Amino acid sequence: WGTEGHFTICKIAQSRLSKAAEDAVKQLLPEYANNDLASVCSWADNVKFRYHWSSALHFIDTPDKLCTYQYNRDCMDEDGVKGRCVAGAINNYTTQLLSYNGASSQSEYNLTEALLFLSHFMGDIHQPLHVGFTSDRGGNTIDVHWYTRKQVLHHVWDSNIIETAEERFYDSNIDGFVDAIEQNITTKWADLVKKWETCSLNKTTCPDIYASEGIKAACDWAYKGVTEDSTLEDEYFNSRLPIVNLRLAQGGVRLAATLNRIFG
Ligand code: DCM
Ligand code: DCM
Ligand code: DCM
Ligand code: ZN
Ligand code: ZN
Repeated sequence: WGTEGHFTICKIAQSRLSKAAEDAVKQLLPEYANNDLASVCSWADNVKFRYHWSSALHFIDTPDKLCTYQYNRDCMDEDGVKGRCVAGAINNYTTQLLSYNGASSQSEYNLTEALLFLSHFMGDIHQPLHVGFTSDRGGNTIDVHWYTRKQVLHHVWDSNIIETAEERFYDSNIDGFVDAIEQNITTKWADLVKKWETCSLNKTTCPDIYASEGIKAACDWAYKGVTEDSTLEDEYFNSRLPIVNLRLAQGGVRLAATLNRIFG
């Protein structure tokens, strides 16, 4: 996701934290965040160049056309190093944060960075094309037009769908967009939310579930009907926006549920 998507997911998440998780998050946030997780939710994108090892941790490449994901088969970087993908990173930073022992005690890890990475990667794993095909790099090599503008398909899903919705329906105001998703979470999706929060087998977080849903959504909605030089306009926007809204909601709900289990 671009900054708006990450902001939305972290806003939703922070509003759903337990008292214990809320306190821990406030302790761990850097001073400049002013207790606002959403304000630093894109930090991991800003440090890709400084922390070069981290750039492979934003996505997963799955085999072309298969539309399935398996951790052991797919979670690796371009050199084939196992665990270096967004699902592995979510597991890793969750484990690091489990060593949090209260405000005044020290961990062997930088838990501020762990919180910012986890919050960002929980968002990215919910972007369908961050669990896309290998040969097109998650839609990065597919040229399309977003209305009249040249774009790559990956960017349409990272940013354009969200920005167009914001402009058309919420007066270019991100808070209106977030409010609308939060409304759906407590009404239309209320029964589903309990399932989203649940993680099998007493696990703290379940990135393999999120990634499996992601490649399915990529095949069913992101790639579907799109070829090189396709023009994507109202029909694509109107039919895909509900999927983007759903994935942002799931990302926010699951980030909160994971943090609540970590600090609970
Ligand atoms: N990782 C990390 N910090 C660590 C260990 C791992 O950032 N201390 C990253 C790179 C790993 C990925 O997370 O390949 C998944 O880790 P693991 O295989 O331990 O789940
Ligand atoms: N890495 C790490 N922990 C961090 C940041 C970076 O372990 N907080 C690095 C260490 C490794 C790289 O990630 O060089 C890959 O990890 P792994 O060996 O688990 O794949
Ligand atoms: N990306 C991806 N899958 C890949 C490569 C990149 O999902 N195989 C993501 C990471 C960034 C965006 O696509 O969000 C652009 O990547 P880059 O900056 O590497 O072009
Ligand atoms: Zn992206
Ligand atoms: Zn990212």
